Amino acid sequence: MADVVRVVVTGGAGQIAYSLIPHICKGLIFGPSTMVDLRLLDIEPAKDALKGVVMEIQDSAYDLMASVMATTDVAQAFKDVQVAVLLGGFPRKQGMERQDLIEKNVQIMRLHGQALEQHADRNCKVVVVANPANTNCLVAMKYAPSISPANFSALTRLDHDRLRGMLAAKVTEKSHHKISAKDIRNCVIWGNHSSSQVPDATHAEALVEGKWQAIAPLCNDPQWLEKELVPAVQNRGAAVIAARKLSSALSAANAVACHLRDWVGVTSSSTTGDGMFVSMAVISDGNPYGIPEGLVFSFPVASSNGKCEIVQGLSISTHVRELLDATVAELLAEREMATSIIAA
Ligand code: NAX
Repeated sequence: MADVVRVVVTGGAGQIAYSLIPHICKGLIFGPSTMVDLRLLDIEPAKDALKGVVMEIQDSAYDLMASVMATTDVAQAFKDVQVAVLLGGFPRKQGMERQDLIEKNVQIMRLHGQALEQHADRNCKVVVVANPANTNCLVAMKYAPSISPANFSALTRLDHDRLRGMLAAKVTEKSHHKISAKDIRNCVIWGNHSSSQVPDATHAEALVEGKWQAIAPLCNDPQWLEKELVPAVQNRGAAVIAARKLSSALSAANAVACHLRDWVGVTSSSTTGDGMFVSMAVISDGNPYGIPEGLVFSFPVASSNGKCEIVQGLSISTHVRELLDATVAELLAEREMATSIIAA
């Protein structure tokens, strides 16, 4: 990374941004010697809230803060940015159909994709968080044709880390080895960031007594592994909302930070490197694992130094393969809706 990295965060007055800003400004993503030129973009009704966030950033006196700008002007926000975190979107309201949600967000992603095309650095890395994240990413990518599709991703790291956390808790409960999520690696989230996602622990390992070991014997609970774990991860977001009356923000911000750190950052991670992988939604190029071309799909990826590659050749169980069909079908339907909205 350059000495100063230019970063735009859309939805800058929202709750994930509020938890993400310290990660950005304390060197946890781009390293302890990279200054940050931060732009926070939001819409008119959030203008005052945005001002308050800027006051708090100023009051935090971050060592790495080169400058901060709060704006509702898309062109200003995206000017020469090297990293774009797209949190800004239209929330799903009660009674809203998926089609309506996609329609509202297609408009926003079109605007931000066009802004990337017109104003961003050509090598800008983009992570889309706003829901429906995979399809939003596809739309933003479409409107920024001169930025490589390889520079676009959607966030499934939160789901990935939810799976790691649950596995660590189970190993601790069943094997009498006290471990935490950092001791779990090689989980996979396949597909859409929605309840059709496919959490897959087949290749996961736990670090126990200094050795990476297969997860299943350590969990020692085949029923839980086969029947309960998948819905628990799929529904974790809803469980947080039920408990907090607000959606995940602390953990979502941490996931964005880890996603970016492992992809474009300079700090090391315990989850990438030699033979290890994490989950990221990226463009399906070349029919990997039989997934249709051109979907933004969550895969196991190895990422570092600004590059990210789909890890090929993992075995897929019959059960996981059946679940993959549903998430592929949902993404194809979302893509069709987005395409017809764009064409209208
Ligand atoms: P908030 O509602 O707190 O913040 C969203 C912000 O976006 C608001 O300040 C709003 O004014 C702003 N906004 C709306 N339209 C905009 C536009 N056209 N340009 C710029 N800003 C705009 O939501 P928050 O909790 O921060 O969540 C942000 C997004 O992340 C939501 O879409 C949410 O559904 C999604 N999530 C995705 C996750 C993932 O893993 N991919 C997990 C967490 C989260 O649920």
